[in-house]
Amino acid sequence: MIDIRPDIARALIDRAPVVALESTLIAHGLPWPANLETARAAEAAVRAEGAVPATIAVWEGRPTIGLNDAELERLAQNQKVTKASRRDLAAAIARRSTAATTVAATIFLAHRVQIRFLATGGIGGVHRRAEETGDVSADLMQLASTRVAVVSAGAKSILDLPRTLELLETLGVPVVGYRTDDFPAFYSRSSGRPVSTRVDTVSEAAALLSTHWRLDGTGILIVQPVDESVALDRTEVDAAVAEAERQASAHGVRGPELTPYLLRHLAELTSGRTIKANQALVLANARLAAQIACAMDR
Ligand code: PSU
Ligand code: MN
Repeated sequence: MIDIRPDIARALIDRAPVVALESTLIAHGLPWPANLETARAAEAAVRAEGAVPATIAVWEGRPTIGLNDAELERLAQNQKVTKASRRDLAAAIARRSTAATTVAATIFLAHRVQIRFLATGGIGGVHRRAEETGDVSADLMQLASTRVAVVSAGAKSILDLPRTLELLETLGVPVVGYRTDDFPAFYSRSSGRPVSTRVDTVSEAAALLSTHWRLDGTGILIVQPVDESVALDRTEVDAAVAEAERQASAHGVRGPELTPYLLRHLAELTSGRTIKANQALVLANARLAAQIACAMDR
């Protein structure tokens, strides 16, 4: 049922390092044309480190491992692409639709074809006011059951980060700081909460991953903070998130639309600085995921 494009099939047969990239951040996380630039640059960053990039989405009903450049462009342009989390995959396939996949859906598909690494911006998590809305990203549950390493800049600042970390602990997902003791907050460098462990080199990260998997561990989250030159101040982000949340709740925005809505409004509230940060951190994460994938290979 899964379409693996030739260069990736080849790499998988050769056991070469492959890094999966998710597509929701292209279709729903960033505006045109920053989204297409970021998608292309993330692939280039993976290649530059000597690994093979595989952007994953459901293309006209086919889960596809490794979109080509024309497909990337259509995904970035098309406002009508749906957002598919794990539960939405069957519907997208049965209806032959084109859907961008979230971290949850992407790691599920990546794992099916034995890709063990994924780079993204920030994973989904426990939303603020989750006690009222019950909104907890499926990314967390999927990490708990999928043997894959996800490299991110923490979880998105729009979330309740302390509760997200608590749930990751409950689910047995290590949160590994790459050269940091603090769990990063996506647009800003620290959430003020600690990671569960820290590594300072790529080979240390690789050793930790193999040990986790030898212990029958499943998902593992490797986090690194956004580069200082584009990072936003945490209090500024918090104020902007509070404002964006107010607008979302006034307009009754809920469920899968909430994350894209908040990201859009944060971009407006910060005159586009969140977009610059988002782009930079996605590239840095793609690079790090590729480096770790190559180190595991050796
Ligand atoms: N990282 C980004 N931008 C994004 C996302 C992650 O830099 O748009 C997406 C991911 O695909 C993640 C999803 O899985 O947001 C979480 O959505 P939700 O909260 O609805 O589960
Ligand atoms: Mn949700």
